[in-house]
Amino acid sequence: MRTPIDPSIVADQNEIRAAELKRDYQYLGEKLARQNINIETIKNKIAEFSVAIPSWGVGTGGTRFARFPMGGEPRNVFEKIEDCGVIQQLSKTTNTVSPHFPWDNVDDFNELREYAAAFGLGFDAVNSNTFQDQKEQKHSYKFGSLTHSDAATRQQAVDHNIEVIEAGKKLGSKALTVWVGDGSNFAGQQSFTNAFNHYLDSNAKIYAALPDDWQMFLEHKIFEPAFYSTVIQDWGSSLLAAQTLGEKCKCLVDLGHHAPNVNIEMIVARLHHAKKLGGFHFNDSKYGDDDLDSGSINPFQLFLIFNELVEAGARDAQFNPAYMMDQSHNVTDPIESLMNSADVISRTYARALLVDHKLLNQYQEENDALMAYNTLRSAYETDVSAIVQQARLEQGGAIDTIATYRASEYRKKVTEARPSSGNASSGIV
Ligand SMILES: [Mn+2]
Repeated sequence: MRTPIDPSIVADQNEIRAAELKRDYQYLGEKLARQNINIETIKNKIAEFSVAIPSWGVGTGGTRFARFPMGGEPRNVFEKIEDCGVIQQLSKTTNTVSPHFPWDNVDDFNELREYAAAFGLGFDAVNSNTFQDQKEQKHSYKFGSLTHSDAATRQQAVDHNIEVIEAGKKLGSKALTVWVGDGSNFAGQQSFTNAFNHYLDSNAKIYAALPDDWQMFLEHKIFEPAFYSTVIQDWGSSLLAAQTLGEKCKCLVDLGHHAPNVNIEMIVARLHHAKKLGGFHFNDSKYGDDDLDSGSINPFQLFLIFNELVEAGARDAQFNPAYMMDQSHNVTDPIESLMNSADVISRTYARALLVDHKLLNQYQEENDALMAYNTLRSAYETDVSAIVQQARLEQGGAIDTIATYRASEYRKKVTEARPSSGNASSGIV
C-alpha cells in the first residue's frame, strides 16, 4: 500500500494522544452502556462508513470573481489521487473517489484504476459535464445540453454521458450522476414542457446504455447557472424523471441545492418512501449553493438528515445510498477541509446512530412533542469524538487528522514537487 504520509509520523502523532483516547473511549462506553447502547457496535458502523471524495475537491475552489490557488495543487488526475490518498490514509473514511469527465480523462483507465488501488482507493459514481464547452466539441451548450432545442446538441450531450459510462466501467464504478445546468434567464425564453420532454428523451438514451448492475442518479439544483428557471430544479421534477426513466434511475440530493430553510430531511424521507433516494452530496450553505464545509453552518440540520438516513436504513436493509462530499474550498487547504468534513460527517452519523428510535416512535404516537424532541437532542448533544477517533486508530488512521497532516508537512513537500501547479480544473456541481 502506498502511504503518502510517512507511517512513522502517524504513529508518533497517535502515540501523543493514545492514552487520553483510551480514557475517553472507556468513559463514553460506560455512559452509553447505561442507555443500553454498545459502543463497539456504534464504532464498527463508523468504521464501515465511507463517503466519496470528488476528484475536483482536492483543487482550490473559487467563485465567478476569482480563484486563489495554493501551492502544490494537483496538476492532473494522478496527483489528485495522491492527495485523496492522504485523506484516506489519515481519515479511513474516504475509500472511493468520484471522478468528473472530461476533466479526469486519461489514455489508459486501467492504469488509473491500478494507481488508485495502490492508495487503497476505488471509484464511486462517475460524473458527466455538459455545463461548459470543451475545445473540441461541435455544438455549444450555451443554451442547454440534454434539453437543448437542437437535436444534434442533445445527441452530443447523450454521447458524452455514454462515454462517461464507458470510462466508469473500466474504473470499476457502478453509477453515473447526471446534473445539467440547463434552464433559462428570461421569462418566455424556454418552453418548460418541451425542455422537460427533451430531458426525458435524452436521459432515456443514456439509461439504455447503463450496464445491468449500474444506477443512474439525477441531481437537482434550484438555480445557477440559469437564474430564471432550471429544468431539474427540485426533488419533484427529479422524482418524476426518475420514475419515468426506470428502476435503475434514482434521485441524488445535494444539501446545498435548495432554497434557504427548505426541510431537506423531509425530502430524504419522501424520496426513500418512493424507493428513489440514490445518493447524497454533503456540504453546507447559508444563502444558496454556497458549497461550504459539511456541518460548518448548520450542524443540527445535518444531524436531522442523518437521522432520516439511519431510519431509512433500519426500515430497508437494501438501502445503500452513494455518499459524496461536494464542497468548494476557497480559503482552506482542500485536504484539510475534506478530512475535517469526513470527521464531521462521521461524528454526525455516530450521533444519529445513538437515537433511540423505539422511544422516539413511542413519544410520537403519544404526541409528546417535547420528549420526542428531547430524544433527538439527547443523541445530538452526546460527544462522540472518542468513537470516531477509536475507529480511525484501529484502522491505522490518525486520531487527530489535521494535526498529523500538519506535522507531516505534506503541503510543503508537494509545493516543491509540483512547481507549475494551479492549472487543475476545479468545478463544483
Ligand atoms: Mn452535487
